[in-house]
Amino acid sequence: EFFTTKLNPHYDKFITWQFLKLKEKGYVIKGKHPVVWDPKANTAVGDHDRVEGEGETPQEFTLLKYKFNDEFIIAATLRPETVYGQTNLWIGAELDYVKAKVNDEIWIISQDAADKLVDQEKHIHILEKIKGKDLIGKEAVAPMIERKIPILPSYFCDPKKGTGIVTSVPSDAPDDWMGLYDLQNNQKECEKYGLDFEKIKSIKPIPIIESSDLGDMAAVKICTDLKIQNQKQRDLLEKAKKIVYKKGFYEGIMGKKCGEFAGLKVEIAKDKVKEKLIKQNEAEKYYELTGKVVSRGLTEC
Ligand code: A2H
Repeated sequence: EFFTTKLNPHYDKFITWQFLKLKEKGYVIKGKHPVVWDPKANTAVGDHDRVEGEGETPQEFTLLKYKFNDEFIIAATLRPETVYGQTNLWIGAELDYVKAKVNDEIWIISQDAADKLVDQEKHIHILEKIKGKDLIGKEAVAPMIERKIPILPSYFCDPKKGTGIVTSVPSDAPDDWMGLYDLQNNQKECEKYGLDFEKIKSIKPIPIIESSDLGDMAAVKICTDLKIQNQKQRDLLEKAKKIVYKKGFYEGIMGKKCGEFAGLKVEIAKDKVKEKLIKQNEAEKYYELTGKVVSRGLTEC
């Protein structure tokens, strides 16, 4: 048996002494970095302080901001460099969202995202609940490309991930391509939401990344190769996502539609595009865990 903390005063003093020594020599500093957090115990949760989720860790997402009247619709992405290929936003047709004051701005996000942002240094005040379907057919201004894009219904938006709203880059994201494909082949669905079917059919994926054997429409090619029929085929889509992500991210080159980033390797462009978006107040960093973590105190982190 071995006790740490104040239960073992000698050991506790030794550790304090050790850290002070390290600090004196300049080997430790105080700063900020994302950690797995137990909101009830108000503490960071190490790998061995968990009953579930060993090895899970915070992953950085980029929150993209879409101007919508005096508010912002927010979508989370792992691929900020693909903003040049945005054609629309996806909203969960059957999901609920909230309008919240986030610091000095008004954001439209999921309730779940609002809860997570509280632990990411944001002041949140929920103003009202809104239904996803009330946003369908409206338009918001996409970051970087500064173009109005329509908000369309989908069935793959996970309310637990990001903000529950997804930016659509059908050239490079299999989910986005299949979402668009489904809508373009379903006049009834378009009419149900008052969408102009001809206009929906005219939306075309925009080639932005050249990735070796997958060409410049990686998502379209992989969905065709794997014979994916619709956005509800989750297993196949997960497989497609993995392939496209690996090829696009590690082998891709930014195409001529990517402004000052054209010609750069995707791997390098990602951070550059992200930093530019942040500087323009069109994006912010956001962290999400790679999987579920439950602390020893049985709180979901
Ligand atoms: B990615 P992972 Cl071009 N529900 O952004 C479903 N999907 C969501 C979501 C939600 N609530 N929130 C974010 N996402 C999507 C761009 C993109 C993305 C491209 C290529 C691949 C790609 C444009 N859509 O993701 O399951 C967002 O789509 C595949 C890696 O946490 C986000 O990044 O790995 C991605 O899922 C995060 O996926």
